[in-house]
Amino acid sequence: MNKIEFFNTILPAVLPTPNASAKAYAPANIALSKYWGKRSSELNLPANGSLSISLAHLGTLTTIQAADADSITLNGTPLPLNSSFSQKVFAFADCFRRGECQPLAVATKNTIPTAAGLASSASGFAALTLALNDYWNLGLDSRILSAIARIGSGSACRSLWHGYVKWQKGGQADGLDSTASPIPSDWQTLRIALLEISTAAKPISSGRGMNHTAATSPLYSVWPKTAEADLLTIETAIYERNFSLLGSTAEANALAMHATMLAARPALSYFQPATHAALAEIWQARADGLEIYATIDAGPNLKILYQAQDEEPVQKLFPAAIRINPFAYSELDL
Ligand code: 2P0
Repeated sequence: MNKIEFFNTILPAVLPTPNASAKAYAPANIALSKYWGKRSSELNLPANGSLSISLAHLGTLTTIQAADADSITLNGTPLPLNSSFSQKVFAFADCFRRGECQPLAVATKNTIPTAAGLASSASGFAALTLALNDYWNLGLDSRILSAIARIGSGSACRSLWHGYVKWQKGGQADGLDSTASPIPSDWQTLRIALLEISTAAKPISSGRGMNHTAATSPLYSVWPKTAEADLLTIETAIYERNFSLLGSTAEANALAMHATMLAARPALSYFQPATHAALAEIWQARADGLEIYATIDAGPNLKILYQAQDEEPVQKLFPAAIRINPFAYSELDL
C-alpha cells in the first residue's frame, strides 16, 4: 500500500470545512528499546516494536492557519518553500490535501534547546498531525493519528502521548496495527539527563542508516528478536517499578543497536570519541555505586537514565547535562 492509498482509506473524499486556526503540542521522546529497521519504507513500518519515554516540556508547538498561499516559519523565522524543512512539512500536508487547493500558514516552534542534541522530527510530525486533524475537524482517533504521524517519521507515532509509550510492530500491510499507545503507569521517579557531545547534523539520516544496517550487517538478523524481547523486559520493569532492570536493559538495547551498525559493510558509527569517554564515565560511576545508565540514538549524544533520588550526584558528575523530569508535563503552559 502506498501513502496516498493509505490516506484515501482514512480521510473523507473531500476535506471538511477548516477551522480558522489550530494549535497542537507534542513532546519529544527517547526510546528505551529502539526502533531500528523497516519492513516498509513507504509507510515507515518497523521491523520491531519499541518503547519510549516522552520529554514533557521539550517538544514542538505547531499552529496552522488558513492563508492565501503556503508559508512556514520555524522558531519565528520564515523559511523558503524550497528548504528541506518546508518540503517535508508540505509533502505531509499534501497527503491530507490530496490535490485540494487549501493553502496553509504553518508556524512551528521547537521548545527543545539546540544544546540538547535531540532530533525534533518525532515531536514535529506528531504536533503537525494533531494540528492538521484539528484544523480540518477530522476527529480521527488516537490509533489513526499515531499511524499518520508514523508515516511522517517512524518515532513520531510515539510522541502523541506523555509518559511511557509502546509502539507495537504490527503485521498488516496498511500499518493500522503498527501504532503506539501509552503504558498506564504512575511510576514517576525516572529522570533523564541529556548530555551533548555534538549538535552538528548527523552524516547519515536514521532512515538511511537503518536501511543500510538491515541490508548489509551480518549482526542485524538477531536484532528484531532481541529488540522485541527487550521491549517486553522494559515493559515488565515499568510495571514492577524496577529501575535496575529498566536501565540495564535500555543500555544493553542501545549498545546492541549500535553493534549492528558497526558490523554493517561499510561500517556505520554515530559515536564520537567523546561518546565513548562519557560512556566510560557512566560505567565507572556505576561501579562506584551511582546507579545510572546510558542510552544513545542515531547520533553522538548520550541520554543518562537515573532516579529522582540521584539528582544531586548526577548534576555534580555531569554539570553541563540538561536534566529532565519526564513527568512534569502538568506544569506545561504553552
Ligand atoms: C528510536 N531512532 O527508536 C530510534 C533509535 C534512532 C535510533 O526512531 O526514517 O527519525 O523517519 O522513520 O523515526 C529515529 O528514526 O526515522 C529513531 P524514520 P526516525 O527512537
